[in-house]
Amino acid sequence: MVERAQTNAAKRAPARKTSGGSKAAGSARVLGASAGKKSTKGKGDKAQAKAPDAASAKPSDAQRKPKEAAEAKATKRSKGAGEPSAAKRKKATGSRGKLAGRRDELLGYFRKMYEIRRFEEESARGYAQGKIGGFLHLYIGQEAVGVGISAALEQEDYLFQSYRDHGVALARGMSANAAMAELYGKDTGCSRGLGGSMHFFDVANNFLGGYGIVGGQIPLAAGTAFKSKYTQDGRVTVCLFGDGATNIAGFHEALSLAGLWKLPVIFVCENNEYSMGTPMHRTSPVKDIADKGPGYGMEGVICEGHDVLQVKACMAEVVERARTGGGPTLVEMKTYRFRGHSISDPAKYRTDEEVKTRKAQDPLVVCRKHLAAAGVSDEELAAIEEEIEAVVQAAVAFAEDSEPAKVEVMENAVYAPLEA
Ligand SMILES: Cc1ncc(C[n+]2csc(CCOP(=O)(O)OP(=O)(O)O)c2C)c(N)n1
Ligand SMILES: [Mg+2]
Repeated sequence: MVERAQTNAAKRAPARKTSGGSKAAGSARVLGASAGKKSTKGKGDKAQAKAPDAASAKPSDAQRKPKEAAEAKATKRSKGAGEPSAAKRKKATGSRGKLAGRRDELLGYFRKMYEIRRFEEESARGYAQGKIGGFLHLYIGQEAVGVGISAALEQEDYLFQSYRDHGVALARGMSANAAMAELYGKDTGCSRGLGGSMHFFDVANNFLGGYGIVGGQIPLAAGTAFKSKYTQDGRVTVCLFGDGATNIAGFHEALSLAGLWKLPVIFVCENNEYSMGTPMHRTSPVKDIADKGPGYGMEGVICEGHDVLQVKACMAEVVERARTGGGPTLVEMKTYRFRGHSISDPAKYRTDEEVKTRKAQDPLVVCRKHLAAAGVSDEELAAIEEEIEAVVQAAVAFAEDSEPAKVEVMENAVYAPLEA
């Protein structure tokens, strides 16, 4: 029996070339901007673009013309449903010449990303001052992912995140006050000071956590998506997690059911290249996390996570597909965290050179370039920065002045009331 199973597996192996495994990386296609035109062809097109190198996260030169290269950062594996037309992608992503028409949109993204950046820096300061306890995982460097995703969602859609949750919660609409107060363990925090950094929650904005167990949120996201399909409420669930979380059993169980039942869920892996201090090549048998999608009957998409426009365009497409019954997608956002895994990690396992290279693609820097192309001046941005500074400082003051978390609230949240 065993021998026969192996034989069959061996026979099937060549056919799998474009649907999984490290060799399959060559079948990814470009999503976004004009580069998409060149590599996005029909299903099974042998001329599909090559997947970006996991380290450089750049499509190969063969994929696009030099002029297109600057904008062509999102790549997509195509083994699933519904590739969009090139025209649609162009409209979704825009191009340098047309960014003027997206001025306000870009300003909104910059505003939010800058707020997240400054919020995180102030969190680090509060932690160093001993005002924030427990763990603290910063989102610095990954801001474009959270902001681009939120921009592609409707208010009623559900969003789950790992413990690296402050930035995503802010992007979803949580106030800086409620977020900072939670870090300070205050009753005015989003989880009434009982959850802390890793357990943000915001029902009003359909931000459903904040999870400390790696990958713990992934099966839950399949659950809300199942509910949406069952009740036909039209909502889409987006679930974020790290590259390390894709080695957790719950990831595979959730994707398997979501693929089987065509649930309206987008699984988004924020591939920041490390699980704590371990680089991805030491934990994953495949170079691109997106390659794990086709095995569960869903398309795997690769997107450049440092460019908010690319993130928005990529997500808009897959969210639309999920909302209209086309089923789930696994999206891999190529990103990078500029700080250590958590506040106590000096990140000695990577070189200064590596960090410097990635910082050249800082989401804020990339967004500033788009803004310049859209005709926004440095003075305008400085005024926004000043405004945001006031918001963040007010949040710190709010957190400091708030009442500590209450024991009664904790007891009521943990224990059922005793019968008299
Ligand atoms: C089930 C489980 N195993 C191990 C841990 C310890 N742990 C916390 S974060 C982490 C790394 C996860 O890396 P990744 O999923 O890539 O997310 P990132 O921190 O890079 O955002 C580990 C192993 C945990 N919290 N839960
Ligand atoms: Mg990681």
